[in-house]
Amino acid sequence: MTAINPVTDLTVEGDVAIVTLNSPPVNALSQKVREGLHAAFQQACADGAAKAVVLICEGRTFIAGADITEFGGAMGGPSLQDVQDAIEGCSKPVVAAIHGTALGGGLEVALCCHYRVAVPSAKVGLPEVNIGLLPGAGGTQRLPRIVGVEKALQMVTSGEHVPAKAALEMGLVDELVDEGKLRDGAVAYAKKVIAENRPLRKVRDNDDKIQEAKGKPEIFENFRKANARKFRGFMAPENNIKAVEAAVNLPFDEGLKQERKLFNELMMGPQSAAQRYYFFAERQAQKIPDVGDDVATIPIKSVGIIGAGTMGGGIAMNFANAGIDVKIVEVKPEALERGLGVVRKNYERTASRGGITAQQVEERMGRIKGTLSMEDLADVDLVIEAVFERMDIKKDIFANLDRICKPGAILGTNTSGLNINEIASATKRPESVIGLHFFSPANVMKLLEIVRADHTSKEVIATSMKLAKQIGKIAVLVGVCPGFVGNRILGARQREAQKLVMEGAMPWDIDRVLYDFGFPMGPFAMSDLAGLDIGWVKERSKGESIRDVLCEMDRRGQKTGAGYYDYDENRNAKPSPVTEKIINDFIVKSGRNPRKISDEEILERCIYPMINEGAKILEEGKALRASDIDVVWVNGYGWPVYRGGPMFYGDQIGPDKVLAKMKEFEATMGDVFKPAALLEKMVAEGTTFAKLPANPRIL
Ligand code: T1G
Repeated sequence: MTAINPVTDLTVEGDVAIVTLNSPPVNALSQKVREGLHAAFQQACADGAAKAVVLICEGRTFIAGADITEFGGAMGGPSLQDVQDAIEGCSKPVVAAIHGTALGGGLEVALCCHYRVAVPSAKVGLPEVNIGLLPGAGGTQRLPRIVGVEKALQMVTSGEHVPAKAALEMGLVDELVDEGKLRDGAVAYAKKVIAENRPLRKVRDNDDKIQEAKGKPEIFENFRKANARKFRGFMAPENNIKAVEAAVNLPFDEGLKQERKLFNELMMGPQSAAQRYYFFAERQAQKIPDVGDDVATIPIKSVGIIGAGTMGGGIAMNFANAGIDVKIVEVKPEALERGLGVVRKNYERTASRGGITAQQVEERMGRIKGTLSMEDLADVDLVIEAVFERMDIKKDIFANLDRICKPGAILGTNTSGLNINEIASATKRPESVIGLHFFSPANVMKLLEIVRADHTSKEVIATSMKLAKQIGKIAVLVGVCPGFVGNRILGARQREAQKLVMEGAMPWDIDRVLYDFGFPMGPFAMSDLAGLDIGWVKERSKGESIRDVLCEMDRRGQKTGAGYYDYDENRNAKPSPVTEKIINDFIVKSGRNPRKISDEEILERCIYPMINEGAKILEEGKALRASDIDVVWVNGYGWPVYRGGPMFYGDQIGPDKVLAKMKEFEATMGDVFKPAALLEKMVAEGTTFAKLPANPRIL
């Protein structure tokens, strides 16, 4: 065995050379890896004893892509293309041995090998689009030559991970070998290639699948149209599509050049910087400075949910989907039956779309048992309360749970903003009480705000963070304050949106500005969708707000065909003259004169106070990092990931400009715009949110 460099070994077993990579955590194509591979293949391909070469990786996965941490800096050593040329140009067949996830540059390296074998648990993909890029090492040129243009378009614009069996059927992989016996399987395959004297098959030489798409521009136009809504605002999908178009319309080497040009456009653009920032932000959020990997976690084998309403049912589904038994408690039989009925309908809807099988519907429903008695929760490992947002009700429930549940059971609340320390005070085990704030619909939304109360133990925090990953959620640890992090910042935006209407901006103007910024929907369209009468009580309504007047007129949103907007029979929204009159009457009654408000002012008034609120959250220690706040807003509220998040966006604008604008607004509209002390400090020190050290712990 020859150690080529610290991460690359070369051994020769009989007539097969084996290049082994071992560069944790994911064998990313760092400079050291590229240097090792380049040298190893030059040596292996020149070694007369070897008649074939196997490329295999140690650790959890085959190469998972270029090293994203290197982007933006000078790339030293051999380029990825140099490594690929050494492999594809090798005088003897090269077999890629794939386990884990061969992604991005990893799959692009494998596609330069002459053959590919994989274990059944492996997955392959080109997920560069998720970090605002495209496969920049020939992936957009080689992939369509194997799987065809339409499948290639789907893969490069979704970034999907394709399981090995499907990859075999698509021709991306040549053979599946026994799980856990990849090395033996790959060497055996290499020997078969030698024995059969198979050709040095190069993907780049096979144009059959490309020919089928030649002269059919409609393939690309139809794909663009079908995905317009999903790709709205993003730059990367379009450049991926253009690169695959180049594969069809240009000779291979010309296509590579076009791919490189389209790649560089994205790499130099603002969106990829934001999406790469977000990639690491999401992983950083899993790291709790004072709750390390050494903290023991509590096994969660069964969960109790209190409340079978929309939230309770949705929360229950998350655990059932992950194979965890659930007992869901209601006080009335009809409420329990209704709640379980909604859960079944949700599963059946997913099954009708092919998301799960009918058998899985039954399996998952079988894991959710309804009960009318909280006493049945005596043996569960975790309870999540999801009832009305009333402190007295919650405290009563927690006092009962404290009596009923076994020692060590975690007592969680799904409250969206009530004081969890007060809820915990109803128990004798505040160390076991934690906030688990799901977002509606709870079985769909990825975000889970995990709220650390004053006495919540490290074990309960560590368990909750681990459980979040197990149920497919993106968890962010936050502190106890009104609205925690997400809703507290939302409040700042909603407040300004309402005030702007009272100054002369129409709801549809504000919605348009925020939609064009990249949000899936503006606040008023969102209110119409949810229903204007949430929390509205007719008897108490005095017509003191635009919402009151609309509800009193039975304009309660989409469900009544009118709210802020008027809706046609297909629920298409259009600005409403009725609403416009109500607003103008309100403005006149309030003694104001409506004024024309620019799109720029609308955006600044809605977004800058969000950034300022984020700064306050950080200085109060209610979030660990600015990037945690961005993970909350990307996953809980639809902040466009190609803009990174409110705090990343604040850095892009410049904290000094945010501060100046907040001071300007404060001078004209009062202290609700008072800049956060942290923002002032940052500007005085010339630093940014990204450079702030993480808070040592949530306060
Ligand atoms: N570069 C650098 N670090 C990476 C990395 C990468 N490509 N992928 C993962 N890491 C780090 C990650 O930050 C974390 O670090 C640790 O590895 C474990 O990751 C030319 C231009 C492979 C499915 O986009 O999808 O190739 O927090 O927590 O849940 O065309 O990581 O431990 O310090 O996510 O088991 C294309 C990105 C790159 C794949 C594993 N490749 N990675 O998931 O672990 S661009 C990707 C993933 C490219 C070429 C282009 C996942 C994973 P730390 P993890 P996981």
